[in-house]
Parts: sequence; C-alpha cells; structure tokens
Amino acid sequence: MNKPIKSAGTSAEEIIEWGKNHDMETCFDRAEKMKPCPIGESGACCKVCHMGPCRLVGKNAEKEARGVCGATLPTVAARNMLRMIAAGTAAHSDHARDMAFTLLAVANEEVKDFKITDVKKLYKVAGLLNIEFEGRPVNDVARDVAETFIEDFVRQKGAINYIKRAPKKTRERWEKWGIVPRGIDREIVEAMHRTNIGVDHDPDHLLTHGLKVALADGWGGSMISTDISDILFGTPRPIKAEASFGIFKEDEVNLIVHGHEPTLAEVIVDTVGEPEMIEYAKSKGAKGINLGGMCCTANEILMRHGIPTAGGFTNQELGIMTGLIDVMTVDVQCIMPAIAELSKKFHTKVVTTSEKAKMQGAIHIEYNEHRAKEVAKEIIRLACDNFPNRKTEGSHITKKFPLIGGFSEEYIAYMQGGKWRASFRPLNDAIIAGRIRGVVGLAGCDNPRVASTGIHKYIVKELIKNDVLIVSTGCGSAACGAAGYLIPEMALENAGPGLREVCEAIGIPPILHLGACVDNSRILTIVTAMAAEGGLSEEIGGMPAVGIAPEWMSEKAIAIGAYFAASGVPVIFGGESPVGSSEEVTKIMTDVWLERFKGAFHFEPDPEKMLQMALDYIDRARETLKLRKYEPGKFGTERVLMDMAARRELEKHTAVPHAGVGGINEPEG
Ligand code: BF8
Repeated sequence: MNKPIKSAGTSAEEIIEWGKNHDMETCFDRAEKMKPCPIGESGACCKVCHMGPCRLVGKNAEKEARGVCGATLPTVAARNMLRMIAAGTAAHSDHARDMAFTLLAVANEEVKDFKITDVKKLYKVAGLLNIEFEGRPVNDVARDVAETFIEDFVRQKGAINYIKRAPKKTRERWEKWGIVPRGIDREIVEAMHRTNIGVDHDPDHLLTHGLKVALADGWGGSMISTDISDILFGTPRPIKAEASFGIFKEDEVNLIVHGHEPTLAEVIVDTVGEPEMIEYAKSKGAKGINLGGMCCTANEILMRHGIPTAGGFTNQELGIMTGLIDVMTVDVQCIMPAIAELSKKFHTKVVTTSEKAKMQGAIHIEYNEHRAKEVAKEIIRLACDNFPNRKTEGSHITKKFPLIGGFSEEYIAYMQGGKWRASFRPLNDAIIAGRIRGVVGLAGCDNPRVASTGIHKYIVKELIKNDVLIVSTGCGSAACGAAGYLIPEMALENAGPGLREVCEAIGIPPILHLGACVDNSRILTIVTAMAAEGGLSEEIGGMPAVGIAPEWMSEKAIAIGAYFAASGVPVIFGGESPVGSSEEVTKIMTDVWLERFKGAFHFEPDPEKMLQMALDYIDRARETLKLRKYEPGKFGTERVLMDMAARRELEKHTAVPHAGVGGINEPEG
C-alpha cells in the first residue's frame, strides 16, 4: 500500500515523516484519525436549538426529512451556509475595525509608533469617500477617513461606502435583488437573528441575505482593511522575498509572526533591526535576529518589506517541529491551538498578543496600538532570551525558494503604462487578442484533508499552461511561493505562448501575489478597473474571470466565495460541498445566482473537473463577449503595450530580467 501523502510540499513531507518517528502528532495525523461527520459535512445537521441536534438524513431527505421544529433540509443547509458567511465576514471585518481605530488614533496623534506612510493612497481613499483632501492637514483627512469607515460598521440605513466603487451595472443587480449592505455589523447581526430557531425558513431568502452579508465583507471589511493597511504601511509594489522552512536560520534568533493583523508585525519589522536589539541578540550568542512570517500576517509584511514566509496554514506545526523557532507570536485567525502543546516538546515559546485570542500554554503579551513598540521589544527580547535554550531537537529541515510578491491594483495599473499612463489597457487587449485566455483568482487555505498545497500547485500549473493569468492571495500565495512558483521564470518554463509573451513584455510572474486574505478585495478592484477600461464586460459579471479556492477550510473562505459570486465571478471551491445534502440549495448557489448575478458558487472535489469547469467558464465568457476564440499560439493584432520608462525602472531594480523588484517610483495612488 502506498504511504498516504499528507502534504505536497517536499520539506513539509519530510518534517511530517520526522515527526512520526519522534512521536509527534500534527493536523495531518488528526485529519486521518478524525474523519468528517458526513451529516455535518454536507450541511444536513441542525444545531441551532437544543431540541436537536437534528440530522436531516434518509431516503428522499430533501423532501421528507424534518427537524423537531419542522425545518426542512434546504432550510437547514441554507441556514448553515448563512452562518458560515456571517462568521467569515465577522472575522475579516473585526480585523478591519481594529485597523480603522488604529488610523483614527494616528490621526488624533494618540499613538507614536504608527504614521501615515502612503499619503497618496490616503488621498485616493478620501476621494472615493467624497472627503475633501486638497489643502487640508493630512491628519484631518485621515480622521475623516477613519470616522467614515467606522460608520460603515454601525450604519443602520443606507449603504456602506465602497459599494459605489463597483461598476454601475453590478450595483444595479445588487439593488434589484436587495443585497446592498447597510452597516457591516447590522448585516452580521441580522444573519444571526434570521438563523435563530424559528425565524427565516425560506432557503432562497436566507441565501440572499448571505450575499448581502458577504458584500459587507468584500466591499466593506476586507476592502477597508486593505486600504487602511496601505495608508498606514504603504501600498505594495513588487518586492523579492523567500518562502518555506529554509527561511529559518541556525545561527540567528528566529522570530515568527503568525496570524492576520499587520499592526504589531509592522512595528516588529521596524524594531528588529535596531542596534539595541541586535546587540541584545548577540549578547545571547546569536549572530542576529531573523524575522519571518506565517499565514496572512506573513503576507502583509512580505508584500511591503520582503519579510520571508514559512508558508501557509498547514506549515505552522511543522515550523515548530524544525526546532528552530525561538518565538512564534500570534494574533488572530487560523492559529491552531495545537501549537501551544506542540511547542512544549521544543524550546519554542508561543506568544498570544490579541485581547481577543488567548491559548492555554502560551505566554500572553497583550498588544494595543498605544504600546506597540514596547510590546514589540518585549517579544523580540523574549525570542533572544530563548535562543540559548535551542536544543538539537527538531527536524532542522530547511529549504527555501525565491519569490516576487507585492502586486497591488495600483502597481498592476502602473506596470501597464507607467506613472502617467497607468491603466489596464494592455491586460484587456491581451485578453481580447487571445494572448491571455482569462484570469483566475486563486484564494483560500491549504488543507490537511488533501495532499496539502498540492491542488493549488496542480491548478496553477495547468492554468498558466492554458494561458490563464493568476492573481493569488492568502495561503494560495503561500503554497505557490513555497513551491518556487512566484518567479518570472515560471512563465518561461510553464506558461502557454500568449501568457509567456505578456509576462516577458511586462516582466512579471504568471502568478501575481496580491497579499493576504483580506486582499481578495484587490481582485474586486482589479476586475472593476478592467470593466472600466472597456472592451470586455461592462460589469464584473461576464468577465473571463473565475475564483478558485481548491483547498479551502475556513469560514472566511466561504464569505470570500460568496462575495465573489454576488459580484459576478463564478467560484469553484474544492472538497465536499457543505450544502451538498440539499439539491435546492446547491441549485440556488449555482444556477439561480448565475442568472441573477452572473456569479455562482460551486464545490468540486476533483481537481481535474475543477480545472475544466474554470476553463469552460472562461471560454463561455469569451464567446458571450464575442472575443476571438482562444487558440494557443494564435493571437489577434492587439499589441502588448509597456511604457518604456516604467520598463526601465523595473529593470534598474531587478536581479531577474524584467522583474519588478522594489525601489519603483511611487505608483500613482
Ligand atoms: O486568511 S487562506 S488558512 S491564513 S483563512 Fe487562514 Fe485560509 Fe490561510 Fe489567512 Ni485566509
């Protein structure tokens, strides 16, 4: 019998193997032991009251099964789906709320460790919010921006601000179907109310509210978080970094930041290189301090500072098992409670920092924006103090790959036309001419239920071979980075002829790392910019664009899938469907949503089918838009334009031919 593959990362697999020989358990072992409950997995378990939990199973369950209250299977499955969307939206948006309060504190000069780094982005955002910015003190503008965003959480009537960023036709669909979100908090609260025992029982009605909540995430919480992070820490531009376990250093203090919020991590980035800290590390016998990241906090500081990433979700325990991490500091989301227990087998200390998230067995050093530097120093010193305790235990397996990240919507426009003619024209032209078949947003988690990261790798390789440009986020980006896929050479070696030509002309990898999970909002603004540029669809719906989350596991991914579908992007998720028990709910999320919004939400466990479905969507969109039929190597006459000044800038700062790496003039904000 073949040994079960647990991770598609070779280093990851080696560490898992090492762990097995050293009596250590990881999520991969637990996933093998703990098979999913088939009733809950398919959405047929109702536990919203204590007359149950009710299992809506049996022959003809769709029509005949009833909970104690009389709830049908479609009601239960739809209710479960709505709760997942609400939970995911809550996570992204609570993160965004903290960002808004940090911006407010900066504007009010209440904090000294943060500042407004990207004034151009602040002005762009102010403009979008109809806030006067010309001739006003920067802090006054920032205060108005922060307060306007904070209102988006609590607004009782009207619409959240960023809804107006969407193309008009897309907005009209939302208005027609009543899914324009009011306040972010209000929509989440209403979701919890409607799914309470005995309230909303109509599956379509429940799921329609799901889309409303999800839009409050995509065009609300997530977009707010992305924009404030850019304002405070800089709008990303291409930058070199590295990925996988080889980022850990044997002779330096290894401090790993894990979780999602960029604030404390940014201050750690600022502090870690200070002479006082370096001296402290040296006094403990280390050569220096090596900062790395994990999951989406990693993506945030990789995008802006080139801090390396040890990988995504399923790498967190494995990182500890290298024996090389002195401190792993965590904030919120996607942090396995198992790491605290596992760390006890090594010298590693796990530090929790959020008032919202504690873990038994971890050290708690609470962060708030008023004492950011103090907390950063305390954590760095703790890591240094722990360096001499490093033992020989651990797999010590290290291998890493170079990558280029840092693609924001602003930079992508800049790279297609330079400072003065930034646009999406060349991308649209390349799609029209058939050089690029379409665009896929690769998002979501990596998952120990499959050969973790393996489906990401399979899908991206096949897509770029088929001339599909990929924009990636979250652990999708981490999976690609840790496989060595986020480099321009990936296009030379693997892309189809059209995509390769475009990547070579512009000097980009065929997979553009857009950032963290909240930065899926960048995909929304990119497709909106493509719609505004003309020549393709006038709305987001109908674009040759698809979203794929092949290994999703988090409720946040579900919220993302739902806001893409509502915005007009068909999405395909891997794994078993969490609404698979109900034909009616499945039909609403696919056929009905496609008709109403031009977006759909599919679940497809087979990677080959997932790929084919994505290509079919893209080809159908091309056909409907009357674009030339995609044929590999056969293009129209539209040329790939590249502003020469921008090209020279790119080349000046890169070691890899044509790759944009840091030091670029500030993209137009
Ligand atoms: O928010 S992709 S495992 S780390 S949920 Fe989590 Fe999934 Fe990773 Fe970032 Ni997103």
